Amino acid sequence: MAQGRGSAARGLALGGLLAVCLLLGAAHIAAAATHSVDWSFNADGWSQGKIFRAGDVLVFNYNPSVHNVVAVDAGGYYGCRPSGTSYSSGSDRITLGPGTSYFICSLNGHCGMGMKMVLTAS
Ligand SMILES: [Cu+2]
Repeated sequence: MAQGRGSAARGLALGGLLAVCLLLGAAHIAAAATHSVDWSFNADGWSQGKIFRAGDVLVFNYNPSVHNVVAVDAGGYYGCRPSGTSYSSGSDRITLGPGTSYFICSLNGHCGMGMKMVLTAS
């Protein structure tokens, strides 16, 4: 009987460990969110007030025949210079790094018309 209780205790311990692992896994999944971006002229307004974390994924949705997405630095954002990686699928998935990220549309003068976005991930 003593041995029976021992293995029951081991079973409970393993069950507890498994539960902790599942909770940690769920917390990890919850930490990496996917944000669907309506990539348009008010994208900067869209990002304001939202919380982003490094590892979150932005999905930029737009018509690729008239827009694109270019990941730029601060100078590119403020000066509308497309100096970084450019995306043009119309459904681009971009994983956020820590700190501030800047995106512009480099087509048809759209950046100058406000098609740009800045956000900060913690
Ligand atoms: Cu555009």
